[in-house]
Amino acid sequence: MAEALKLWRNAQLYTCDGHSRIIARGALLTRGSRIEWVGDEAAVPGAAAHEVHDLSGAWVTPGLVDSHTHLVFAGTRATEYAERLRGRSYEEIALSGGGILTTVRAVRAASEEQLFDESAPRLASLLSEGVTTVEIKSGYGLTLADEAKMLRVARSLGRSFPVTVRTTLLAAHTLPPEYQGRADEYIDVVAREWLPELAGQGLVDAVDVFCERMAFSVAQAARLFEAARTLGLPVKMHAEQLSNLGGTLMAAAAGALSCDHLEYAGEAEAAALARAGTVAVLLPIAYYCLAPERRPPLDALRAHRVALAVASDCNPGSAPAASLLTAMSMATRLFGLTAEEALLGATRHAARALGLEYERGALAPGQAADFVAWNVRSIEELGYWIGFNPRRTVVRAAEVLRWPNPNA
Ligand code: DI6
Ligand code: FE
Repeated sequence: MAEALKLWRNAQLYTCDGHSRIIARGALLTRGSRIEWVGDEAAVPGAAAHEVHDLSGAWVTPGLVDSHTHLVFAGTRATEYAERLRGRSYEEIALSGGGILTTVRAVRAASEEQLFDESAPRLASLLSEGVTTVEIKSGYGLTLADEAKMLRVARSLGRSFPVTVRTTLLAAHTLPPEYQGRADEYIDVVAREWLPELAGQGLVDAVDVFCERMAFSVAQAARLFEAARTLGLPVKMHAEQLSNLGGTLMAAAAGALSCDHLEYAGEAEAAALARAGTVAVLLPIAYYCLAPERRPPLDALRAHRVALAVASDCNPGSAPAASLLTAMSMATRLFGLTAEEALLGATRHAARALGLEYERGALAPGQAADFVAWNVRSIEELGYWIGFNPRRTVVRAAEVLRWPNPNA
């Protein structure tokens, strides 16, 4: 049977494509799971649609893309959060064997089913806000078997929920206790053994590394990137989050898809990102929770026209949040983004941070038919509400999802 042709009419479109066009009386034609045509309702091309959907004049954007999450984990770190409120720093807690390693112990102890069941509600929370594509990192297993377990859970979440999951291997998140004092050896094992093995199992879409004093050096990150390059895998980096080590400059030179966090970056990093076409992924919820002394260099990033993405960073340590809309609101208030920048950061630029710019993140012919109709009077409301979800209808792969939203 021919693929279904569907007309989605009576919408105010915010396309997030190259020109971020607004089409006041817009319509979309979808064929199968892709967008075939976008434009003014008066100009819909002839072919008779099999189905017609009236979007009631709502604002419609591309499906949201959360380009940086660690949402597969077990347990919480609420106790450490309380310690931080009493004045202990994130780094101090990590150096005394807590922090990421606390979650590593919980993930190693959890069965695959448990890990799935604990992670599913966080994914469901993102989906309820109109997220149709989400990146999920490993990095709390830190053995070959436990990293594989995390990545399998991420893949299986993608099969169980109506969402596209992209997996990222973050075995270089922190040094596991088994390798204490042997960071170079650990990086070698990950680069030479784990990465090819996990990539061979189809579990890895990209490779990430936490480049930081308390984690891995620029030289170690470079070795991992080289191994990824050999396998044809894209790379990204947790860069300049707590200090400036020069990670961004190396990652940009290596053609990374994105550098994420960037609180301690400056003019040189912005210029390097721009030259390389690397996306700057801003993580305002982690900034809010850790309250670092510096914020990402927004003026320089803008001056160099670096593409800015905004992501939730959903994780038990620095960003206990499963809300991309909250991240977008915080990006406006804490980093000074406009609502339009925040929206592009959660659509087109986020897709680019995942290497998916030709498939997702915009309402344009050839893109996935993933879009959201919102109960808002203007697009500004998407960088505005906190703890209120104005999502009306989510369409994924040209199918209307049944996600009840009590606010809509
Ligand atoms: N930076 C972060 O903000 C997360 N990972 C990273 O490298 C935090 C992960 C955690 O604390 O569990
Ligand atoms: Fe992160």
